[in-house]
Amino acid sequence: DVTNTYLKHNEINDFLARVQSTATAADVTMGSLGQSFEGRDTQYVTITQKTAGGTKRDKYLIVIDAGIHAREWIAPAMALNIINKLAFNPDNDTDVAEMLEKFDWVVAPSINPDGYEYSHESRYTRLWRKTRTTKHHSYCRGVDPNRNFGFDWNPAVGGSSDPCSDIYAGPRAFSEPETENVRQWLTNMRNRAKLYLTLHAYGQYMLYPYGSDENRRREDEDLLVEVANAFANVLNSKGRRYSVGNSAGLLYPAAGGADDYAKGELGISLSYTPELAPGADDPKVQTDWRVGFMLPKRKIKSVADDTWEGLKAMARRVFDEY
Ligand code: 0X9
Ligand code: ZN
Repeated sequence: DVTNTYLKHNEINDFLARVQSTATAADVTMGSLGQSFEGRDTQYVTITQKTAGGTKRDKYLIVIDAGIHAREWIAPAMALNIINKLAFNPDNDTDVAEMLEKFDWVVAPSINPDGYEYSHESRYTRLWRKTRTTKHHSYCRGVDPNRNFGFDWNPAVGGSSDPCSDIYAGPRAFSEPETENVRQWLTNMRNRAKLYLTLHAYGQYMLYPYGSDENRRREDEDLLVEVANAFANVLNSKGRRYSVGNSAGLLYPAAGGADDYAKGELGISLSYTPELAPGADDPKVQTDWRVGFMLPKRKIKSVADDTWEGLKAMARRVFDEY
């Protein structure tokens, strides 16, 4: 059950297949972004309003991916909960129909499956962040996929050229099959995608580009902030403490992120990195940063439910623009 467990890679793909064949509140089709380095199939689903047959109109898209960082388990869990809510409407939420009326949703819940599986292997590998590629002229494995995208790619800005670093940017942009898969997937949707969210944890931030440079020109900053605030206001009204800001300013400068690439290279102007729960101010996290990635599975449901309310508000604000 996606509301109370962290699924493993095969279970995620089984879940997506089951959603495709049994969805009740929407029509769902499965597709693949391609294979990971170790050969895992990286799936996504397209969720559309139920039709009685006949051809569908191509709507604008809300595009969501998750799991680019292996250890951030709540991110894939959140993506699966979004799929679950749209496909089955388990809470009889009257807003679900509205969410599917104007836009279609495309969700890829686990885009770094090798890293994700490795983080499930043992308590010693639980905090793995990167991909699992080899051949970096080093005994160390993996690249930080969120330093590997080809927009302002620069290991010196919040990344590293050391293959043993957790923030290794790779030998060149898109050196990883995982980021190349996302690049092609996003590129194919660039004209229809109006909102892109790449889910991470933790800290409770809604971050917007550019992570490579706080001062890079963004004519649409007012709208970026407004749409992000629609989300944060809902979450904060539920007692969470989210902050909204430019990622380089609010968090730290880091080049080569998926969010920057989507906006800067593909022109998907509303592009965000939500950093899900727990908050950076959580006392447990303050004593030990690592526990931030180890959100107990019993907390999945409340995070998913609160975050979903915020996402609906955000989506509505985007719908208003079209
Ligand atoms: O450092 C990251 O990649 C993200 N934070 S995390 O703790 N989940 O690793 C923030 C990415 C923000 N976006 C860019 N810097 N482009
Ligand atoms: Zn992350």
